[in-house]
Amino acid sequence: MVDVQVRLEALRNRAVAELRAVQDEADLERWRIAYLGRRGALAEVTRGLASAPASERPRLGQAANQAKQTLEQAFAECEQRLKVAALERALQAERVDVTLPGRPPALGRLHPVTHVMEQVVRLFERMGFQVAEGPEVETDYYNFEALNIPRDHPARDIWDTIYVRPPEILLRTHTSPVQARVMEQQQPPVRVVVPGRCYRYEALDASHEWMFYQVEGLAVDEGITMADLKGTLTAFARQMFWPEVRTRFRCDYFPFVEPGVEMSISCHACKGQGGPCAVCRGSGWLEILGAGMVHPRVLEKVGYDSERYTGFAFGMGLERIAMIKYGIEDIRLFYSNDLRFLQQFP
Ligand code: 2NM
Repeated sequence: MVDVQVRLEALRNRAVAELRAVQDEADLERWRIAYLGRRGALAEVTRGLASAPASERPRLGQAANQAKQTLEQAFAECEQRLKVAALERALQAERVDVTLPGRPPALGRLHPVTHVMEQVVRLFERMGFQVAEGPEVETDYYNFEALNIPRDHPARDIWDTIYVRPPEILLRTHTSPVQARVMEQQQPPVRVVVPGRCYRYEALDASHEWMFYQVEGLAVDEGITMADLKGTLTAFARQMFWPEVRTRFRCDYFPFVEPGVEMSISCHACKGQGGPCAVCRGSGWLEILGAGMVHPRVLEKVGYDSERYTGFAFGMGLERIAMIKYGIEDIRLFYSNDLRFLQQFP
């Protein structure tokens, strides 16, 4: 039966060749079923032995066994090859290149308004002011009443108030209530600066946000005059902006001071020349804060003797200071969490 031997030889060659192309376990399993399976090619040839002459059967049976052994060994080798390949892939996947430079952690930075707040506070601390803070949720009394702004006073229209529990509990519209609290707690001399968040019910635009930061300040002692106010705030401006900056004070109205003023600095873009300057709209001046001599009624309300003590106070919006310092045109950029904006600052 040359026929069976030829078929076994052909089968073995074909099987071994196919095995070389096997890439994964699924391929291998298909191969095993095709050649070594119960209904596989080898089993089919072996079944043919039954019709061979009895004298030929032992030799042919031996040949079939040898073919089977060859295939089984080839199968085992292939299985091993796949295992090694899988292991190599796994090792490759977790390979660490120790020569790679490290990945630096992303560093955070101060928000530009925080940065300006720290600068402002530091400058006043160097001039002898202490820092005070107080609640953002306030009472009508400290936010308005103690500051000489009675309930039916038209000046209340200036602050569009956000109420938490109307009409008594509100979000402070300025940090001045903290100054009133400080004065209640301590006798003159008082020198404090109060940084913090304030809230107003505003229509939002390029210069109005419903939440913003202020630094307010207060100095009360015997013999404090408008000259102290002008000198202190001009010294602040020279350090905050640039040494040759000029300041200008003009009358303004705030119910808690008398007289009240607004302070402007000379425009940094046109150096106070005015003309067609877009930054100061030709005036040569930029208004940066409000101030004044503390109203005697405010001093009396906190229990100070307004015949003996006088004081000056001031308040500034930090976003406005930052906008002037960094040339920012829209206040809404500060609170939109756009990293492209925030990452531009020191
Ligand atoms: C301003 C303008 C003028 C001010 C007054 C007081 C207090 F409590 F002492 F009376 N604190 N802040 C004040 C005065 C604030 O902001 C534009």
